[in-house]
Amino acid sequence: MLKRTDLRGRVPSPAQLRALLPRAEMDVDAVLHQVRPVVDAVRERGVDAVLEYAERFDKVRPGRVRVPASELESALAELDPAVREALEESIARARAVHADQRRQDVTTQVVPGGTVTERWVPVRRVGLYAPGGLAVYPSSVVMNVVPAQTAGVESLVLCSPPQADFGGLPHPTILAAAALLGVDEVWAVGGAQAVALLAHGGTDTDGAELEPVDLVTGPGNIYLTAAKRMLRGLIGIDSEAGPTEIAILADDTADAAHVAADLVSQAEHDTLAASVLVTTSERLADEVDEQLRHRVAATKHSERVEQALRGPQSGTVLVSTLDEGLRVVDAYAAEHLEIQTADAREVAARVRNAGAVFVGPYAPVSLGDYCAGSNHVLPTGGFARHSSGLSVQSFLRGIHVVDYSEEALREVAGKVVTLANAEDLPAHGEAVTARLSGEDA
Ligand code: HSO
Ligand code: ZN
Repeated sequence: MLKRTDLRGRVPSPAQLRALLPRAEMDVDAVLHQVRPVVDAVRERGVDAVLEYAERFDKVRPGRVRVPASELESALAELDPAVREALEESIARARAVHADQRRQDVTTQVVPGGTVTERWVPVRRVGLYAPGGLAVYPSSVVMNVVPAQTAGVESLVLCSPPQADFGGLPHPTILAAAALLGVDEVWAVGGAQAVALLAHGGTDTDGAELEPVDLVTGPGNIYLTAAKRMLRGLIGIDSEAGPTEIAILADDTADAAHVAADLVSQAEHDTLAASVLVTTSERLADEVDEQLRHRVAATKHSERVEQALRGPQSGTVLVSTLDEGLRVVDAYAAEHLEIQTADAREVAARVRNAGAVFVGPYAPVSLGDYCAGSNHVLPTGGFARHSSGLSVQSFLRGIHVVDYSEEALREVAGKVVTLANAEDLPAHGEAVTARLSGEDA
């Protein structure tokens, strides 16, 4: 089922590997022209435009866009108690891990009387997006809200598309997750309209105000991603989320049934999802293929999974050694990378590029999706070469606070003047000498 690439003894350079290991790509630029009028209409006409697009795209026109507090409470009251308990566990573990990510302000004494402090300040107001449609993921609400709250973000608003089946409200599990997390501002708006409304603000039909946000995070479809790209600058954004990916680096000690189960698990998200096995063992590759045949036929979303596994973005890569395997997975830079080898910890410690690494036989990606405590909003599309997943850090800015005494300035003044003159910016130097010679600036 998985197409096979044999690189044994001939693993090429990272750049060649990247070309060789195809991945699903979203051409965001191609839809920018469709998204521009939506963004412009919401900027110019606010909630009126939002309601028109809800009718057109979501097939429902909510009476108002802000979700009343009573709806959040009743969604939580009606949530299946087992789901509530599991979400509470997921939240508690994520809070424990994210609490340890909080950074301390650091002051460096550069010279006597001269200090620079890096002060970590949370973004004041953040918009979080939770998709509707095919993907209704309360777990993603947890993964966006927990780091924002832990960072100390003072004002959080959640947007999710209105659902025709639920009278124009967002999906009830999304509302329940918001209520469980203590998020009380939720607006029923989806897609590009949501990003535009978050960026520009607006007034609801009953006069409720949506105050513009400073940062928008959360996954969405290609139109939402295009709107984020378009409004970036006016607002901050997280990294663009593409189809999900799992890579597994395995040797002949791995259990083929577990490897197959994990490959199927992420293929379940999307026909464009990528499942990649990198292995030193041809026997394991054969057994995984055999296992996949049974599993894919038996799984609930069989068609979607089969399309993902047969797609050009999925496959098996044979390598001679784990060192070669590491070169392959580093070049690929998967969103999720499992290490299923003997001495998995030692191998995992040598990984350079991955959104998250799952070590050994008892750490499947599904654990990380829900209940490991780690964040599941991770860089896709090879972005793990340069970017990290969502964390407390995503919601903080480091401000340098410069504090120098007269003496400390005097001591370095000559160097500042020299560098200023070298750049032909003498007024820069004069701003220093003016202070030291006693003349007015
Ligand atoms: N694997 C997805 C997250 C997710 N899985 C949500 C299940 N629900 C991207 O990391
Ligand atoms: Zn998943």
